[in-house]
Amino acid sequence: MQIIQDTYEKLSAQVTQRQNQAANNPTVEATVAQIIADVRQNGDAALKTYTQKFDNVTLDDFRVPQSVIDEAYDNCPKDLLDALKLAQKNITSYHEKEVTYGFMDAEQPGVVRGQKVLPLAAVGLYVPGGTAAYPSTILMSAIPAKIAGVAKIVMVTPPQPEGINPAVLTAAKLVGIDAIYQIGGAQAVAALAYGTNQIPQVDKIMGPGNIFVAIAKKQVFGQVDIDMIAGPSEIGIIADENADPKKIAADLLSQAEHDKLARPMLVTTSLAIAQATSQAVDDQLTTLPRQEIAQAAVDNQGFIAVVDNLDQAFDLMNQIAPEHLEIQVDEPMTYLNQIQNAGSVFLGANASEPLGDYLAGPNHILPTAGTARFFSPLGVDDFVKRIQYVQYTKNALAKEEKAITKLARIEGLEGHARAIESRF
Ligand code: HSO
Ligand code: ZN
Repeated sequence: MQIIQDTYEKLSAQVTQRQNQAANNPTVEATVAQIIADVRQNGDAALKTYTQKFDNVTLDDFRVPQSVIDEAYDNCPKDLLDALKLAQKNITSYHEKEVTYGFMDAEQPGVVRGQKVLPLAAVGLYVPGGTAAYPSTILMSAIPAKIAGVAKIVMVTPPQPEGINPAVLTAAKLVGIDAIYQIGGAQAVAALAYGTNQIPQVDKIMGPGNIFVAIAKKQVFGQVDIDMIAGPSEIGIIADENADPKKIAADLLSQAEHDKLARPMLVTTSLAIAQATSQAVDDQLTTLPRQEIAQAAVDNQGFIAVVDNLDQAFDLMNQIAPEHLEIQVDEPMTYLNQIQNAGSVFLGANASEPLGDYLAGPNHILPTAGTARFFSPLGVDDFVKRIQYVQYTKNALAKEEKAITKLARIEGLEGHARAIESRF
């Protein structure tokens, strides 16, 4: 793995340069727009055509029968089901603490002001096909939605030659997904956004997917809400001279194996740790089943930066705003205040990133590509909306009449002013 040792200013400039590599894809944009328009107009017939074309199967009924889901669940090995249930328990107890409530105030005589927090009515979850269909991601998206009170959660996933992954079906049943449809790609996103005879229209579309899915989600945004558009996984590790290079390397590779564009990054105060980690990455890569993917990520996106002190390390990481940030230093908790930008933070030698991917309870759907500067991890808040309300007595309104009509007339809105005056 590439080791860079330079002045802080030069490291910082390099980081900025790496950050600004966003891609546009006009051809895919146009194809996706056409698919969406077709599904809007032709509904299930269009879904059938695209499923034939892209997934090579002819389906008239897209819904996965309950018997198939039940069978997968019943045949799920006990140790896997237990692991899913433990994850479910921890994700639930963590996200229950995120719930926010409405309020009603009566601070001024005759005035009531309030706000209600309500769940979205229906949410659609996109689950990619093949090996990227992660049961853990189903837990991470559906559990906060359930806690928010979302009444209907449906799932779409592209049909698979050997049938949908039974672990996906099991996770879906465990968290109470209401219906699963075998459709994928931009056509699935379009169906969820506009509804067809078979596919219910939802208020929000969630979940990762390929470029067609990501662009489709962008294009239907506004018609429905979407979650953030996730980029390739990232892990940033801050390590001091006492950290263990083998653990650092293993954690870097845990994210590198996700994607050839994943970004494994180490910032350390110790050149010895940098060198030992680079060696350990090479050693560990030789036996990793997803070596090819991880190697590409390490070669193209990975780096180890050596800095003078931990303050510089934190400054650099705050600039990168990594999806995952591991703090492998002595007394890690004392550095919490120095972290400004990161999706999910793992403190100390035992908090290995996959702990968070699967089991600790915090969400693993996180802002990437520097967007942790302004985005947050997925949570209960993402599945609620707020409604505000006011009630005034006539006397309370009379007290405000002058101010309101003044503001209305300064904006040239006589009708607004008269609406208030009509009360008196
Ligand atoms: N690390 C991924 C989530 C995941 N890992 C799912 C394993 N399964 C998010 O960046
Ligand atoms: Zn992961």
